[in-house]
Amino acid sequence: MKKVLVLNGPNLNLLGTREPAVYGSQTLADVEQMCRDEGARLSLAIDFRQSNHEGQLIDWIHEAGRECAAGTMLGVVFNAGALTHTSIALHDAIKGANVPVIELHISNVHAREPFRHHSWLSPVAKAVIAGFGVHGYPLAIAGLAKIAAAK
Ligand code: CA2
Repeated sequence: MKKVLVLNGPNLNLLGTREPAVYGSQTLADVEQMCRDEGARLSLAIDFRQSNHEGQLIDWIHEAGRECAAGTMLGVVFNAGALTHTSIALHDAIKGANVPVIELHISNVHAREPFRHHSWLSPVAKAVIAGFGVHGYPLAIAGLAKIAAAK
């Protein structure tokens, strides 16, 4: 069974505990279950991870690059949180690992503060999903499966 890595960056462990008007009231554990359900529907194994540390996320992107090259992984669904707007290192990691990444945001970042409008990840992402709430996660997994099937 091929794998999809679902990566979550800084502060996403707080999902469902604060700011429900922006991010909804579901927790990261709820999101993980939604991803696993979508994976089961598409016969894909889901590897679901969260870290508050940029270097850890970079290491996981590199690992995903090796798995994609080996043919065991389709790609990565990546909500990098605020690192989206600041991290050239994550941009370089995605580019260097040559891994298909779907950039994901729960909120519509373009309807929020101007500092959320720029993404260092979008230029190296296969696709971007924003504003569907946590439903964006299963949509992104299905999108990766479609992209892989079209190859
Ligand atoms: O909309 C998204 O998914 C974001 O990636 C979430 C990031 C934010 O910095 C991006 O601009 C957009 C924030 C993640 C923090 O999530 C929290 C959830 C609940 C309570 C506090 C933080």
